Amino acid sequence: MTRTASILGAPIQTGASQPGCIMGPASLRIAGLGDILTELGWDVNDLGDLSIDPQEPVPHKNPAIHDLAETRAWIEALSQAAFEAAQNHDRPIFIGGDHALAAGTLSGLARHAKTLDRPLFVLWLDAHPDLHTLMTTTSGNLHGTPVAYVTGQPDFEAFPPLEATIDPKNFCMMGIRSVDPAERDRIKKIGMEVHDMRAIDETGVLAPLRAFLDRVRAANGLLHVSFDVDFLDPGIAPAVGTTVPGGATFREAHLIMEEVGDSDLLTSLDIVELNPFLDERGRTAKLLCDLAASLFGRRVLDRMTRSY
Ligand code: HAR
Ligand code: MN
Ligand code: MN
Ligand code: MN
Repeated sequence: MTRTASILGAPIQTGASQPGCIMGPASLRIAGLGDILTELGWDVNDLGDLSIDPQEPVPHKNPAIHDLAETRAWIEALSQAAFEAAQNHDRPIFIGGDHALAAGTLSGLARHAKTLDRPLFVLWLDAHPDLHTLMTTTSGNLHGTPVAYVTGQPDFEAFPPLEATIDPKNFCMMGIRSVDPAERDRIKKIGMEVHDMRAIDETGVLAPLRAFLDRVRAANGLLHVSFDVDFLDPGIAPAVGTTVPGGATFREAHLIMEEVGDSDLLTSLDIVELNPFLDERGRTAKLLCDLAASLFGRRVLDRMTRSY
């Protein structure tokens, strides 16, 4: 039976320091995301772009924080939209938009997982762990906070209340290479599985990824992939505001997509932080579409896949 994917655009850029992510959904559509998935045999439902109403400014005791009211409104809207998309489609895709988007999608997906009585697992592909609370962020850029929020860390009274949190042990982070002191402490404290770029250099991506996928399968978990463009090396993916040198290579990224695709465990996906204003002739958007293709089943050659 044909399986359904959905595409929901979320042109949120209030979580980032510089504008441009508002154009992310348009760029990914123009690069052909929907058609690529259709050609791979998916029944693709483009749900259009989400929007929010204008907001009155809301102050916060951390004066660094900016655009709190808008970001909060996006999180609220995205949480409900992600919950509904997960109920209606086999594989919802959320295209941003900055990474504050994940505060909304993950809270809605956690609520969905709870209704199924299944655990939600998250493969977090990013240069950053995005583990700040509203009190520890010094940049005030709220795209640096979604993982702390959805795992139920303190000081998120200004964000929407969570109906379900995600166990920090159900995260697997890869590509990490820029960590602030407060995030470093929190990783240790909550016992999050983080494969920084040094670990990837040492082991490659496959061994830790397969161990994680085995864990998801054994727990009958749902699997969400949150793909931040800055996971990739800036040499192949320049269209992002927060480039960090030494990121994942073209083949490391495709291999992760192919392996997760073969596992057939994936239940939802974010593609975030694409800033088309910084792109070069659409190359980053096209690369992201090709990576999504690998995730949704495109293969160089057919072959026997790994037996789990
Ligand atoms: N940790 C830094 C901060 O909080 C950088 C966060 C950047 N985040 C993203 N998404 N681009 O991962 O400001
Ligand atoms: Mn449908
Ligand atoms: Mn991020
Ligand atoms: Mn990042």
